[in-house]
Amino acid sequence: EEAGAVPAAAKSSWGPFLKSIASFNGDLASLTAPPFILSSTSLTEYSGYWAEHPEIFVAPAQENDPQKRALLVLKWFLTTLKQQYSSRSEKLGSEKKPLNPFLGELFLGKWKDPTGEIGETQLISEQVSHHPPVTAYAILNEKHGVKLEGYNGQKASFSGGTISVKQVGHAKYHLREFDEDYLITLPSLHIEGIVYGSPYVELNRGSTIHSSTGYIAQIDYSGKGWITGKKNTFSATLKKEGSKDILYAINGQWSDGFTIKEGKSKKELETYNAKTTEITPLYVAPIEEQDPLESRRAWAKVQESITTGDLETTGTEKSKIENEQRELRKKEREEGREWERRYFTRVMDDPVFTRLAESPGIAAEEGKTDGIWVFDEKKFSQVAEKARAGGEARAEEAANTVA
Ligand code: CLR
Repeated sequence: EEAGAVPAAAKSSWGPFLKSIASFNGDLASLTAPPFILSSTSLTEYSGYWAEHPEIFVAPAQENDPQKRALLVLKWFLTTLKQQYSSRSEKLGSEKKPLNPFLGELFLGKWKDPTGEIGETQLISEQVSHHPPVTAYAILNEKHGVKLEGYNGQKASFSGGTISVKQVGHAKYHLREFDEDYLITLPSLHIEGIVYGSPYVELNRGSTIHSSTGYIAQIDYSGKGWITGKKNTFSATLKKEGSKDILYAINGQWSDGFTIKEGKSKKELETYNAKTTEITPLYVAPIEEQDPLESRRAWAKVQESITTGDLETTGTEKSKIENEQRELRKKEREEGREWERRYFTRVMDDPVFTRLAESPGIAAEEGKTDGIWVFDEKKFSQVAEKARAGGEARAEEAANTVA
């Protein structure tokens, strides 16, 4: 039997599920998946996939040559794909349906660095919209002055026997030292293996990275393609804007590994093994230390009941959260206000995005939608300030008690 295929006991629920997705309305949250395909992880956690190799994430900051820097940014992007798109299948046996985050849900953590060379890398992920679902994130490394920020929503459709997902949003990678920006577009994807009950993600068409220094990376995804016949296949090039010359060419499988070659000489520069390169686990505070809006604290009961297979509790605990949310929205409507996002703000014009999105080959779709979510440094330092003040007050209180 294929790994991750429908467990015998669950086979009876898969048929009706297949029938239900045939009449799928495009809202992934409304898709009622059979229990064994439910994940206990919330979608807010997926933002962490961008930096599970902190050393590769900060590497561009240490490169003085702008062309090599652009290559390192492309390399970093490619090394995130395995975590982003195949880690559930590898760990859990198949792709799963994540928990649908509530508005204001937070997922916070850091990648610690015992060596001191990488420095601490911080993750801030917040659900900034529930209808339609949108997750915004920022990943910060102070030591190297690297900042990634972005947001992500999904538009799904059912066609040709599969679920196709278009990602709405983009990511921006910023290097403080060089005052350099990279605009990263997100690939669309589809779910394979649905009929066999072992769904997994395959990427479609292409995505791009445009830099403020004029470098353009184009990544083409071909899946079980005509090139190698292997799944997760891609080929990428890095060029200077306006030039046809390929500076670097990268080929391989994002879940397996790839080779970086110099464009002209075809000289091999590096091979990357996605299977043996270890990830750095994210540190997340223990639940009792978390804010009530933090994902693992808010969903704790649901997550536990999913893990133990207790469907009834899963249902009641999920409803509790949903009802609470409905009440909050009702109250906000009555008081004529909107939920205050803790770390992000919606803007109509983001200068970095606007400038880079004008480059040829970018589908600047966001411009036509309801604005862009940006990381709000002001809010961020206010939250940090409050936490500091709170900590000091607690310390003072403790000191007084002792005295
Ligand atoms: C979320 C943002 C991440 C990249 C990413 C990877 C996998 C995607 C996920 C995003 C969104 C939700 C998703 C998932 C794969 C399957 C899942 C589309 C884009 C859907 C909701 C599950 C459908 C149920 C099937 C398993 C039957 O950076």
